[in-house]
Amino acid sequence: MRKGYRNDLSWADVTPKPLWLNRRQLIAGAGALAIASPAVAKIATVPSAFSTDETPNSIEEISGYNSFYEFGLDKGDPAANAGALTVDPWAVQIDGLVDKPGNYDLGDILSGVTLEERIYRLRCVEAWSMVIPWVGFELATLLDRVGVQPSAKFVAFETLVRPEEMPGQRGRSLDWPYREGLRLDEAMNPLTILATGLYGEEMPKQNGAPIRLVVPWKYGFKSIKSIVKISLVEAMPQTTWNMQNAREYGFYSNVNPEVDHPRWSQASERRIGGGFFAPRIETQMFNGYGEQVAQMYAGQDLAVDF
Ligand SMILES: Nc1nc2c(c(=O)[nH]1)N[C@H]1C(S)=C(S)[C@@H](COP(=O)(O)O)O[C@H]1N2
Ligand SMILES: [Mo]
Repeated sequence: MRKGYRNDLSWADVTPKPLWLNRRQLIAGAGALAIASPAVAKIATVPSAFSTDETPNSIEEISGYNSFYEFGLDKGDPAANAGALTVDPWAVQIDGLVDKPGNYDLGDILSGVTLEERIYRLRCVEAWSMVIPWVGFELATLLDRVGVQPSAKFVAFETLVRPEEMPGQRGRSLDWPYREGLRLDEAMNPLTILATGLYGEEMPKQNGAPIRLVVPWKYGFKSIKSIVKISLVEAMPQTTWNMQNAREYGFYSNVNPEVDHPRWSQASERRIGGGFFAPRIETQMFNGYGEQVAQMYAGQDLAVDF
């Protein structure tokens, strides 16, 4: 087994037992809600070989300190404002260079996928980080189901636009919708997941309910929330932070301690919850996922393709 990874660990192993039992009961109890809420219907928390054995952040930290500009700029705004978001019904339009384009109901997308737990590090470009026990499935599973055509080279994603429920969208803090993109090989990498929950439960709205991307070797802003559109395209798509400031935020945005942000160092990071006096931790190349992803960038100069 590779160093740093265990395939027998789920968050139950790193959570005090009474809390685990409590959550187990919550999951069992959630069975009755399965029809109304497909996103949690099949959370089996199958542990993954890709999970880190680092201690996850608490649910309070993960759902209380967020970046979700649609709900405001401050880290507490999403928790305060996202409750108003309607996440059921929810559909995701899948279009472009695919064999089976359509406006798919979330329930249809989730039928037939096995949700699993992935405990991943999340490294924000602002140099803070967390460890989050996501529940989700590989994006490749969905892309294979809709049939990616040979001419497709990139995948473009868009977040919901609904200013009535998203107060941040009533202003122009960003050019809405929030947009992100991946190269096709990045999208098909087994580390790339669509997440529908965390800590074995339904996704908190502030974390991107009902379905969001998680790309753990890239800066957090690539992991777009509350997705309503996935397009397979030939040309590199426009992405929100690159459109906002191309000099500071590249398309690739792989976590890289050797390429500083123009306004701050990326060599180290602050782990949320560590306390004021906790030492900063060294940021790892590709956020520690190089073994799974480095080969995709062979021959690329990552200081140029930053
Ligand atoms: N639609 C949308 N997705 C988004 C963002 C956003 O503002 N809007 N913020 C990004 C940033 S900067 C980070 S660090 C992560 C944070 O995810 P979390 O709040 O679940 O930790 O979400 C990303 N996805
Ligand atoms: Mo971020």
